[in-house]
Amino acid sequence: MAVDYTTRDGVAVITLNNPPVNGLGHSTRAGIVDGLARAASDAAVTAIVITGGGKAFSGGADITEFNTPKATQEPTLHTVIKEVEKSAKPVVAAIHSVAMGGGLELALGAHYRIAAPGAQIALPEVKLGILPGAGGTQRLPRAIGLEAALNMIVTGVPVLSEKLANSGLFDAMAQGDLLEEAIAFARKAADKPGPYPLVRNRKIEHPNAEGFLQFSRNTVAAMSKHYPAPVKCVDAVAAGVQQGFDKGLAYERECFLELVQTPESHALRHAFFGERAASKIPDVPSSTPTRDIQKVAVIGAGTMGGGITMNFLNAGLPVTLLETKPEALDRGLATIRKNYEAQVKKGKLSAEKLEARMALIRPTLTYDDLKEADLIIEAVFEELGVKEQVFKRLDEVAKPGAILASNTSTLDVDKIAAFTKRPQDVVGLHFFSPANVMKLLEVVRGKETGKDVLATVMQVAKKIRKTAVVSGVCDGFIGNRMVEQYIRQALNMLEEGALPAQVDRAIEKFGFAMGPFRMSDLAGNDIGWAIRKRRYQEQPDMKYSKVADRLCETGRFGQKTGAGWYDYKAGERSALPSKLVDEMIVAYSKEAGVERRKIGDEEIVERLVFALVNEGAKILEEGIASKASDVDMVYLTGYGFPLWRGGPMLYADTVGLYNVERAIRRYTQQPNGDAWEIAPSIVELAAKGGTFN
Ligand code: T1G
Repeated sequence: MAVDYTTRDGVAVITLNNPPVNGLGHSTRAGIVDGLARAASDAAVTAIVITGGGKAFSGGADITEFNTPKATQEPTLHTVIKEVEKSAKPVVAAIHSVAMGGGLELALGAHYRIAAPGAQIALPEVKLGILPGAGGTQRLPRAIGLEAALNMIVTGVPVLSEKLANSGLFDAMAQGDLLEEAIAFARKAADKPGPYPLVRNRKIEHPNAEGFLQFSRNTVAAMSKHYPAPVKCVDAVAAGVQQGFDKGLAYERECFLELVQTPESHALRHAFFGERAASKIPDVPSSTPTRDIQKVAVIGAGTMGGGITMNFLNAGLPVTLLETKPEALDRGLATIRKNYEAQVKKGKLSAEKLEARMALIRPTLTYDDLKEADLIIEAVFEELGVKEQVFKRLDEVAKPGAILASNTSTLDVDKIAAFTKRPQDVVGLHFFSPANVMKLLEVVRGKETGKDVLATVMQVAKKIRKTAVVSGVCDGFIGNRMVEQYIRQALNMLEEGALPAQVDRAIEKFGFAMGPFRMSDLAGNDIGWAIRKRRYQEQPDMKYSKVADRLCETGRFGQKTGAGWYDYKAGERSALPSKLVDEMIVAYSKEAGVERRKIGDEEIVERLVFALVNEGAKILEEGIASKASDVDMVYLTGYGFPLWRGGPMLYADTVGLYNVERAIRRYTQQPNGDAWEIAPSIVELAAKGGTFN
């Protein structure tokens, strides 16, 4: 049973015991009900304490059970809470570390609650696309008031228990040993006759509940247009205010059952698990020893090197920052300081924290200062010859066991590792610009990269709050390899009849943060141009429309030159469709001998997104990525794919691979159809009604 039961001085102690976070799975729920029954039938027991073993009181319903029969198998959480409320003996919830979702709802059913300081208290269901499904929308407003409760429910953000000490949620804050104090409290409560207080019987006091709820609903609806859950949170709370507890509870249940089936909730849960699954590498067991990383070094203080450095400063790790010239070093330090000053201005960082972080940097012009580093990351010029010099030098100065990482985004990590005598210590750490902001970190595993090196960098990634995804060695790893096919389709569609603003608008309506042409103008069209030139040399069979080269030949590199696919007013960033570029595109189609046609938004979205899906499928077939959710995490955290669609591979599953295959086959019949080579796994999965996830 995922619950332990003991009695201490006439108090029954029911301890949840379902690691890692005491998810309220079926066996835990049944264990609580059994414990209550044992306590009720034991005359020596006068009171009951419910607490959590391990690192949580309870992290809520067991989300691994969702959409399985177990999730709704009796005793449901509703039943458990009802049993707690009906107990003739007082029940005290002893809360520590984490009380979230169903865990908090369970505690709200108890007669009393005692919390240790530092516990994370939340109803985070909305972040999974659902809403509290076991009375949270009805009890929390009665416990801490309408406004505070609604705010916690709609945002899902945790609040530290001490901040709620006087909110009405807790009957006491533990000063010392939580369990001892809870047992003592329970014994004292039992001195008084029942019935014992129930949160559900409290009143919701608010001077103007109607007005507040209406205002909240309008605000929440405006801020969450792609997500149905937040508004339902407001509606469920409102139902309880307007129609009383029982009707409110019934309505909450209705909303929960509706939301848990929505594609948005499916996507959010997929992302929740995908984030955690990414840190698990199939052939690297969690017991793999890791190396101790206390001192980090970064080579190159440019945009990437500076951003990478900031990640470690933010995690409190000292960084030796190496440059070749004093002015480059000074410029790098100034940029880091400027970035932090911007955060101070926004009130996100205190001035003293800024100085403390800057003090963690040890600037240097000599490799010798790297010899103590445990992890060295180079972010130098993206050219193999330069990397060769750096890694040969590192091989000489770095201490044995130091991890040598390259931030390369396109070069072969195996070739880089071969520049050293320690290829097992070499790994790719591909950060995304701006490196101190973007969550995605592609960990590129060379064929010799040691398992302990991988386990170590995955741990470091969690420490610097990155979503790390392991990629094998191939051109572009996971993200850039997929984005290349996406861009090819975008350019082909210009040649065939679309215009930049139309393509961007269509894919932004689908949910991308930025369409391919606005994105290219932002990053610099010359970057894509350099990649295409390399492509023409190395892979002439990968045909590209030359329309983008025509643009670059006129020097229109995007925002940095004041003109690109779009025109830009001096000092402004808004992209203005350019008549000149549109005419150039039309002229190019003629030059290419392609009859322009009207291309609809649906075709634009399908060709862009299915290009990602198709390449993602090949990446999985080749084992470059080990699971479809890894591919989704790359696109959700690094390329602005809409979170409520769960990533390209989950989106393909949602559309149905049968339909994806038919669409791709349709596009292979078009003028640039040879850009499509359908991935065999899509055909196989479609044939058997399978899915990627
Ligand atoms: N169910 C099952 N497993 C869970 C879980 C949960 N609720 N929460 C976390 N895990 C797993 C997670 O997958 C990982 O597994 C391990 O625990 C450690 O997680 C009726 C219906 C609790 C703050 O949304 O926010 O209640 O990878 O790495 O950083 O109204 O996990 O080790 O195998 O995140 O210390 C609402 C979600 C559910 C809380 C701990 N509850 N969890 O953070 O560790 S819906 C949540 C978290 C609900 C009711 C409704 C965090 C954490 P593995 P971790 P952490």
